[in-house]
Amino acid sequence: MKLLNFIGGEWIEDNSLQTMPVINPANGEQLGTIPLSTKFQVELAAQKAKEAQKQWALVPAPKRADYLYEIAFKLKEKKEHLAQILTKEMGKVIEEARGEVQEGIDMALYMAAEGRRLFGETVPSELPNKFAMSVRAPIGVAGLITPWNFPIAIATWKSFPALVAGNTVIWKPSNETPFMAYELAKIFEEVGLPPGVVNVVFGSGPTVGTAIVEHPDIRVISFTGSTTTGSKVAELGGKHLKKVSLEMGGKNAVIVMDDANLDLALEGILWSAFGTAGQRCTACSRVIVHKNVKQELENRLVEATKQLTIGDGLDPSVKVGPVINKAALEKINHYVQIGKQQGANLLIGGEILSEGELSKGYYYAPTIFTDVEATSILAQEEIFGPVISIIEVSSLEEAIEVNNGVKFGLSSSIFSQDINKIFKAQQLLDTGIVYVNAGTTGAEIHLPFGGTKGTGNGHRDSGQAALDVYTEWKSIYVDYSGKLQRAQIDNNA
Ligand code: UN1
Repeated sequence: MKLLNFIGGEWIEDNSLQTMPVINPANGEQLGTIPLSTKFQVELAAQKAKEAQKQWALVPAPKRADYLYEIAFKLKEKKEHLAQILTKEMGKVIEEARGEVQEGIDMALYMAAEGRRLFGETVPSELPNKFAMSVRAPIGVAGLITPWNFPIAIATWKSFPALVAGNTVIWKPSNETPFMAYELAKIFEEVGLPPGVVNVVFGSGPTVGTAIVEHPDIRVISFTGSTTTGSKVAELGGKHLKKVSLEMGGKNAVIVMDDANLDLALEGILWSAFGTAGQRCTACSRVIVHKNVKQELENRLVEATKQLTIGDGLDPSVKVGPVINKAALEKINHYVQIGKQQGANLLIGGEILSEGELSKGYYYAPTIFTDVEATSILAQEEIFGPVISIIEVSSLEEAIEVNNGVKFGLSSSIFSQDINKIFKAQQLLDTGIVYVNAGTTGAEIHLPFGGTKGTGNGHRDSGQAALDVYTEWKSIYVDYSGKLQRAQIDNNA
């Protein structure tokens, strides 16, 4: 199927554009093509979005929210259909795909409810008979650049708060997962969202992404992706004085103390390290374990990893699906080779899987290294695949130091039954998200999502915090004294 850009409420057929294939990573099958747009499609989308925004901003927020309720119902109705497509284009196993569509439904309902809140503030004025308040005003046109690993959830985390707050949207989805964008755009059309309120432009990051970040009428940019691309977005956005919200990499750790419930810790590590084939920014890629329980945890992790079924995520018995593409497979393998060369001890995995049916797709064996140096490349850089590094420590203090000793700060987790250790850890772990007795993944949409240091630039997706990205504060003073009162005149001089 040939996907088209959705601009100004129309599906634009443009045969002058080159196309690019969309591949199912589980078996190499071609699912369709997308157009490789140029900056002209972005310009057209910006013009439509700007025009539409003038009207959209005047629609009362509870009425804007009504569209989001309709979107939630549509997503619910199509949940299984969307999950199947999501698994086909992205590779995650079907139960995770359903969970991701559910995140989109939850976000729609949550942000729709915000349409009846969008709280501002009233404050007393320093002058008599004068009323002072501040309200959230939309910024204008929002440019959204989203990744392939959560193609629907992350798009909803960004677009729904933008829309309810009165912005219009230009969205560049990942080239790897355009079908989710197409399905969502169809839903926007079906619920009757006015033309131009959401526009989807397919194409490459360097062309379409750059055009979005540079366009003068697109005033806020929200990006999720790699730290390398994110810092380019920040630089270019800064040059054009835009508000830029970034959510980037992670090197998330699970800390296992010697008083931990090891059954729980085992489940938490497996799920957050190998679920989604390790392709979450929140994925666990380091296990920081107390020396007293290291051996036992290692043995059990290896045994449990042997039991994981690997294959096409549409098969409900499969627990680990493929990675997104060949480049990802090679990148993961590259890090594994570095780990081996630098003396980390490989316990299981460490290879590309190519037997039988697996040879058609991009599969990497769930991999565990132990005796990894906390400062080594393997333990420092984001791999974005099913690879964990076990690092031994002797105390909580050391565990926290190792956890914090990376350039990222998205998610962390501690398994312990000691309330004092837990409270101390939650305070000192330098990440935007901290889990206690749970793995590093599974953030809920009504809490702020994002991280410290190299993970972000101070903004958050999801939760109330998302509204801060897509609104500006407007302070309004209403003087009903009937006189021209001058503030900040000091008569005592
Ligand atoms: C991501 O990997 O960018 O917390 C998002 C989680 C999911 C979202 C992950 N709810 O793991």
